Amino acid sequence: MERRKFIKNTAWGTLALGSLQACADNGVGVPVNVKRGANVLISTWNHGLAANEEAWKVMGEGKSALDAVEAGVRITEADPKVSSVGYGGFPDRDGVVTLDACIMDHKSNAGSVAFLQDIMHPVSVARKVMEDTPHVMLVGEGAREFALNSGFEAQNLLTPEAEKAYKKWLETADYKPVINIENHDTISMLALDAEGNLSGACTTSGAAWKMHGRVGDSPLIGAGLFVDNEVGGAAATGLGEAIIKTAGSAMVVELMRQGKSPQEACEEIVERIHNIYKDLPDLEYLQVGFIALSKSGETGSYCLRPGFNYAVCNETEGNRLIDAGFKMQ
Ligand code: SD4
Repeated sequence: MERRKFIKNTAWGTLALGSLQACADNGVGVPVNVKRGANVLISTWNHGLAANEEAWKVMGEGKSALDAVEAGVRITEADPKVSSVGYGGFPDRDGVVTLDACIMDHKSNAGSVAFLQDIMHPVSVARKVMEDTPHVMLVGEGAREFALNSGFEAQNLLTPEAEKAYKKWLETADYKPVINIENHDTISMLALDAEGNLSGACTTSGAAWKMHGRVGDSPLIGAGLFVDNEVGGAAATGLGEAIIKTAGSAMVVELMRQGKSPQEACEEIVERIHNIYKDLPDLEYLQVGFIALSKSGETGSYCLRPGFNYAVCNETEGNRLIDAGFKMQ
């Protein structure tokens, strides 16, 4: 969206503008500095732009960061053209679309679903798990049953396009999780609202052609997403196995707690993952990317290889796509 129009479209945008600090020029990987009290969104990949737009609208209505992240990523979940999230997501090697998602709020409440089938909005089921059950995580058939009992409708999530891609893959049935090329890109979103509260959400169909039953980092609190309202939030995309093994998002937040900026924290976790994988053959197809948002509204992002981008939205600069800095070619 064009910046002026974007600001005009938000009821409170003009008011908020007056109270903001100037933002740093945001080139590749350079953090944005916004005074506390301003709304800020950061989302993974280019589908983050549309997700941010919706989330921004929701925060403009005075709703919370939690409402914003849920509403934002639902846009991506419902988009049949996004072959890596929700409806239209590529299936596993058995031809079944299975979804992973989680959500976390500023009070450290968390909800999650994994290996969920037939439900278009796993993030909303995750929120229900958070709000309506004593648990954090439901998986598989139990998660599906819970969703149906909570009023969600079952539907076929395998679009004709995804089925066609699956049939093509079946011709060789050769599995190598080549991130960015397979185009299995999770949407993760972090939001800071006008109250100074942070929330995050993460939702994905996971690695295309994965083993039936495989769960990645995305629904795991601390791996795909972590929010600590005293410090900041972080979220991940890329090869889930590498992110799980390093407790990726929780580690980014902990590094921020120890004084690192969101940018420095993202760089350090990518460095650690690189050190683990650098002598392994898996490095060949490894990609990981992180986004982070501090309590003061500063953003950061970093990835292993070029190709990862993310969308940042704030009052002064609107909604923009930024190429993340990277460690290696
Ligand atoms: C997973 N992290 O299931 C997800 C996939 C992803 O960019 O984010 N790809 O491993």
